[in-house]
Amino acid sequence: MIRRVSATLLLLLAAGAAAAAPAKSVTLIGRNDLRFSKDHITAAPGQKITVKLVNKSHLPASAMSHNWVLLKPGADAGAIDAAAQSAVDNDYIPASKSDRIIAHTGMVAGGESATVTFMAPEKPGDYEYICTFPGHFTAGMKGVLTVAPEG
Ligand SMILES: [Cu+2]
Repeated sequence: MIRRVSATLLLLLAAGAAAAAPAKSVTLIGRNDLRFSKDHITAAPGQKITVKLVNKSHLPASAMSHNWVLLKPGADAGAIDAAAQSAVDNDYIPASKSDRIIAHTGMVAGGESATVTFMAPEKPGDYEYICTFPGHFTAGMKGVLTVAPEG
């Protein structure tokens, strides 16, 4: 009887160890110098992650808005950004490239913020994120989400 209880306990402990990491939240500020405040963020495989993009700019929306677009591995960021320029009515998210995008926020004007919640990819690796507001990616507004097991 005691042995059976111990075996059950061990199974429960093993299940707990394999559970996904707790959800995490990251706040990024989109800046007037065309950079995200963090050009590198991390997540565990399959971790639920909420990215909040904040724009503190006092410039008009037409001059200084930002979004946050996370790309699939191997996606051509330059091609996606180029396609985005004709997707003005869709917050600069090109429908033709939606299969290359993991997650994205809407376009955020000065004084606004937006969040997106998604599951980090299960596959460890580096995933590029960009802003597709005109001129921002080409000026260097990008970063990397690294997915790696914790510990
Ligand atoms: Cu931007």
